[in-house]
Amino acid sequence: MRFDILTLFPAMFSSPFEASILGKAVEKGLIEIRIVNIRDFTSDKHHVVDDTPYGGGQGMVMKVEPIARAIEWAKAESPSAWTIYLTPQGRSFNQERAEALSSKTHLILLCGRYEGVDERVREMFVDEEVSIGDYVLTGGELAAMVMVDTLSRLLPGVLGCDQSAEEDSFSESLLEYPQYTRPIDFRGQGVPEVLVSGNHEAIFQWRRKEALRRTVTRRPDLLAKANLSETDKRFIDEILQSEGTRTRGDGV
Ligand code: 4HQ
Repeated sequence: MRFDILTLFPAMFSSPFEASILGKAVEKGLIEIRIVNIRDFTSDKHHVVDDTPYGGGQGMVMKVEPIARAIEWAKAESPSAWTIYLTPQGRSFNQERAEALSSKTHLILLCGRYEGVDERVREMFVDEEVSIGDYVLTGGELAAMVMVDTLSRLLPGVLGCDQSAEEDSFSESLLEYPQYTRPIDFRGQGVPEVLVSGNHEAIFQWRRKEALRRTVTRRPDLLAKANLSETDKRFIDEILQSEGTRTRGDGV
C-alpha cells in the first residue's frame, strides 16, 4: 500500500515511520510512504502557501494552487488514488473504516494547518474527509500518522504471526482482558491464580469474562456490535446486578 502525505511540516514524519513495526514494513516493501512538501508546489518567488480569508476573520487559509499541484503530482502514476483530507469535520475514523480503507492501494493524505484549506480543495480534489476524534489538533499531521499506523498493521505481513490483528479488541468489539508477565509477585501484588494453573479451558473462560467485564464497565456502547453467547449474556447480567458496578466501574 502506498501513502502520499501532503504536508507543510515534512520533518514531523521522520521518526514515526522509521522505528519499530512501521519501519520494518517500509524496509520489507509492504508499505511505501512518500512525504510531499506542499511548499515545493508553489510557483511564486516567496513560496507562499497560505493567505488571509476572504470576508475577513482570524488566521490564515491554505491556498488552493499548491495543494492542487501536489495532489495532481501524487496522482500522476495512479489516477485512482483515494484522496483524504484530515479534519474534525470528517467521517469518524474507527477500526471498521480502517478495515475498509486497507483494501485501497494508494491513499493521498492531505494535512491542513492554520484554519484549514480553501473550500475548493475539498470540492475539487478530496474524495473523503476523515476525523480521528472529537478534539482539535494543531494540524492534520498527527491524524495522518494515526491512519498510516492503523492501516499498516492490517496489511498482510506487517505484524508477526504472534501479533495477529484478527484477535484485537475492536475486531471482536470487546475490550482486551488484563495481561500479566513475570515476576509472579510485584511489591506484594500477585497474578490471578487461574493464569498459572495450566488449565487452558479455565484460562479461556476467565479471559472472556474479564473482557466482558471491562467492556460492560468502560465501554458498554461497544456491546451492541459484539457477538455474544448465552453464557456471555448471563455473565453480563451478573456484572450489572453486582453491587458497585454502577458507582465504581472497575476502578478506572
Ligand atoms: N485538525 N482529525 C485542524 C484536527 C483533526 C482531527 C486537522 C486540526 C485539520 C486544520 N484532523 N486542521 N481531529 O483536529 O483529523
